[in-house]
Amino acid sequence: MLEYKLYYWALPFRGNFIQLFLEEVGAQYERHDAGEIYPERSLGIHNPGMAPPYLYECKSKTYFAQMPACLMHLGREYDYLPRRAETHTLALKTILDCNDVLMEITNSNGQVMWTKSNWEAFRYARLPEWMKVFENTGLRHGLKDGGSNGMGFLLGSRLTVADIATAALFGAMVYSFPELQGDLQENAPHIAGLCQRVEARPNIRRFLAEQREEMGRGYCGGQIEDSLRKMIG
Ligand SMILES: N[C@@H](CCC(=O)N[C@@H](CS)C(=O)NCC(=O)O)C(=O)O
Repeated sequence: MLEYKLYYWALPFRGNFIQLFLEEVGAQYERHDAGEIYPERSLGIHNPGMAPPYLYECKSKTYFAQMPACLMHLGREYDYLPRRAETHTLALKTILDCNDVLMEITNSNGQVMWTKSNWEAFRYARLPEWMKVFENTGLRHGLKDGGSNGMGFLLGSRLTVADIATAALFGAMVYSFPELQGDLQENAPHIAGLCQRVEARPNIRRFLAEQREEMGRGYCGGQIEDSLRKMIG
């Protein structure tokens, strides 16, 4: 029986945060084009939201917008939230950090195109700092050395929404822009390993293989993706 409908564009960017989660837990879901809701119906749905992604939950007949809210909701439904207060709050904080990085890498969702100097300030100052925020969080809480890819998870010994979000952020970023793989490896080697481990989980691996076959290295789309490619290429 259908459990969820995800309304998003045929691109990874913000949608994959939710889609990787739905894949991980084996939920029955469909992805619909965001245009079925946005912009005409955005105000009319139960729990209106400004912009995609929208998550429709069949059992409650409710919609949720705001990617972090959708992910926290799913985390609670499927018991993928840390139990301790500190790490529970850090799970939300991690997803919000991810959303900030998405906003920054797209210059506020493409409101302004990148210039060389702005891009370099981002790539060589802000982005490494963000990567270290994730790395240091993981090392304080759950990530450990061990084996070639390391062990443990961002906020403890079990996989939570925070790991899915981290992989949706940096996994997609370095797949879409392989030039940034070295930046991640240098600034956040344990996070690089975590992303590989999350992306290798069977349901997620199958989904990403299909998505990447279909969408190639597409990231956020639009002129801002062209602008990013011009800077990185
Ligand atoms: N804070 C929102 C941001 C939503 C957002 O910016 N969505 C983009 C696609 S990733 C969009 O289509 N925006 C159009 C708009 O803001 O009107 C979230 O996390 O879901």
